[in-house]
Amino acid sequence: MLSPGKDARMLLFCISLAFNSTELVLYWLTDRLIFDLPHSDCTNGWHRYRTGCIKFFTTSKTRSEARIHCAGFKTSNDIQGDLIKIPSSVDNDQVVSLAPQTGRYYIGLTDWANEGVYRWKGRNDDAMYFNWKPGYPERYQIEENRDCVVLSTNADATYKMWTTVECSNSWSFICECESACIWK
Ligand SMILES: [Ca+2]
Repeated sequence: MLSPGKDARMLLFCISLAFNSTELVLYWLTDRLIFDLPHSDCTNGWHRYRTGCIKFFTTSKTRSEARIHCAGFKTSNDIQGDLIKIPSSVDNDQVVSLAPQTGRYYIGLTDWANEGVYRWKGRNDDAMYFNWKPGYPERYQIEENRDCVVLSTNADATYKMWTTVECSNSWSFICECESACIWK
């Protein structure tokens, strides 16, 4: 049985290579079969995203406050929410398109544990995709005090791009749950 996530995305990639002429049809069918199931019930302001759901919060919080807020949401099997992971440009574009208003939003990326090594949600999940604003991250003397990352939806030169910030700064934020989740 297929599971959502990396296996499913790899399958889509292989199908695209093997059946170039019909890739759009196959993509649509596979997307419906694989990705509709786990997150079809995102409601109450949550949007379908990757295998689960995301929600934007425009009340400014520090990064740690934002993570605590996200963790207050749990899936039906009690998996806590966390700040969002954005592993590709397609995902980044989708997130920006869903944003309810312009601003800067905390995402789950941090180099808190190891300066200059950016991981998702502080875990052992090294980021492979970045959408830094040109010039970021800046030099070490500046970045050693900035361990958190915000995504801009402002209609200016920062649009869709990521910049580093001090984690004690307060920003809007985006929570992600692996499947539909509710406040518990
Ligand atoms: Ca840093």
